[in-house]
Amino acid sequence: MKTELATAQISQYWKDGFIVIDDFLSEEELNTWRDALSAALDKRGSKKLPDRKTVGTLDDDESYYETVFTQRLNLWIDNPRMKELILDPRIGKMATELSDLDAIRCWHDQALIKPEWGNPTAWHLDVPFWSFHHKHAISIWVALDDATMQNGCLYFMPGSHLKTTYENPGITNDPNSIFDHYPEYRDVMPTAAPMKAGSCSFHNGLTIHSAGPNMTPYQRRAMTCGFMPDGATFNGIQNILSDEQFKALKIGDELNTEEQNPIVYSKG
Ligand SMILES: O=C(O)CCC(=O)C(=O)O
Ligand SMILES: [Fe+2]
Repeated sequence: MKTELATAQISQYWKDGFIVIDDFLSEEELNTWRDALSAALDKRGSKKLPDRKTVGTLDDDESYYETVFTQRLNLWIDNPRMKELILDPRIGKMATELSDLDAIRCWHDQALIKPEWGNPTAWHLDVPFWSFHHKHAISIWVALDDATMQNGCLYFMPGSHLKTTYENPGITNDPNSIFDHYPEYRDVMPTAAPMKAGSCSFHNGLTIHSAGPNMTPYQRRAMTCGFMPDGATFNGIQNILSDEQFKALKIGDELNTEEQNPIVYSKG
């Protein structure tokens, strides 16, 4: 695993709000990740979360989203093998270095399988959906198949993390509806981020991003994880929290339980 970050990569992340790391996983590691994901997905069946069928935020039209991607969250919770891979402290260290933090927790991991002939992933920001607001929320996205401009690679609006807010423009069935909220981006050329299988990207939770449609008869698999800076507090949004967890939290409470948001890396 290529875990060393050059200063230039860190400054590029601060400037653009994302970076791509080519050949992040070795061939052998890629096979391990593919096998672990396949086993985790088989075990999970049709539930999005370990204990639930759905997540509130992305389900306004199930039938449209079923063809955007199959989404399975928090595989680390019911899958020790996946936990070892995606909550690897070396990945956590990279996330803390990129964000200049002391310690980082897992918000949620997420397998995103864009099926053959799948719809595009709408332009969106991540952190406005989450139960904390922080300008240093960061996600890793690991390509487990070649992600190309033909099968739905990621696209980013460079520098948008410096201009966006925590207000949630939402996701509708129009993949471009974010431009009603951020009209200044309607005329901006995004950066495509094609990646070979085993490469990865990191993006800031406030960076505007999307993925193209899958215009191929093969699926596009990715394993991702959203990281939350240690010390982040509850903002009143339920997102992936269970009704029980949601009811027990007050705005301002620290999200710091090991069962739900384990520390992935800490400098100290
Ligand atoms: O894989 C995709 O289609 C979208 C990924 C994404 O939005 C994310 O990882 O935050
Ligand atoms: Fe996203």
